Amino acid sequence: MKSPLFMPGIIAAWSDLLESVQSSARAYGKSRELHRIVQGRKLSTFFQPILNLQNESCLGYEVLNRPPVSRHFPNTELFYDYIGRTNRVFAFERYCRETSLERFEEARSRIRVPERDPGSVVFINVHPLVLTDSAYRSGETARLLKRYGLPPEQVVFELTEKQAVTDYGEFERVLSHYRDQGFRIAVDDAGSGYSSLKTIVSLKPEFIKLDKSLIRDLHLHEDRRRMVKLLQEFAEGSGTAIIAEGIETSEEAEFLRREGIEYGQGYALGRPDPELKPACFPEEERPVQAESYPVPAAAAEIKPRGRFA
Ligand SMILES: [Ca+2]
Repeated sequence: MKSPLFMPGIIAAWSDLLESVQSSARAYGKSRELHRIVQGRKLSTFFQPILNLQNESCLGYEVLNRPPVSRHFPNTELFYDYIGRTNRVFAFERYCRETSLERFEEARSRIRVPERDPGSVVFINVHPLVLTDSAYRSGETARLLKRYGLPPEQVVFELTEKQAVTDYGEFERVLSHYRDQGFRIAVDDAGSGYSSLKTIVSLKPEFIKLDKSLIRDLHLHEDRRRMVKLLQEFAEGSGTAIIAEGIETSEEAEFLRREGIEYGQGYALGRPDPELKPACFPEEERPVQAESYPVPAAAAEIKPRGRFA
């Protein structure tokens, strides 16, 4: 009979084995789910408008592709985190890009001709490394655009994964290849970390998208205002336009307009929608969030701390 002293070791080994089997099963499940989403064209596409805060015209739309909610991917963020860790980033991005352009064009064709804005700019989220992919560089994107009747001047690549860029000199050369064709570049989530500032200085994007964490209650936070001012001054000196993301209240929108920020995006201006719905400037004093999320009367009377002070 074995000594009881060996038992904890056996239990630990058994537990490790079980965890390893469960982890493999989870990985297999996610992989199967990804395959199902791509094969079945299960991504839902939404367009969120970007508004010129100064003259209230609509600049264009950011395309957002979301997977169906499932046991494996309970939210969009977890889904894209998973994609970033697989070896299928390139293949998935290609699928996403085609889906985005195709659905943008379909949505545009559903708008009645007199109301259709031929100059709408389309913002597509792109993993920076994908731009270095030879298939992407060899004119595949240009051919795709031609099929949908979109000139490259109407397309902006939003660079999302800052950490992925290590050789900025080489990456700048890659970007100039696209710029020569007419494409423009936006740096996403600016102001959310050191690396994005480095990206901005090195890549001199045509658009800087200010992270929503900087915009939230900006009129109440001196440090956030200073950071926005800094990026605004940099943008003015380098011919870059600023887009403030995540605007959720009329106070934030009004403050940014007064500060001279050119463009804005966020629920207060226009929610992501399967159709191309133009953004509009929120009326002052209007409780923007309550409009879309009906709340009981008692709860509606409670003001968020400081927000409307
Ligand atoms: Ca984005």
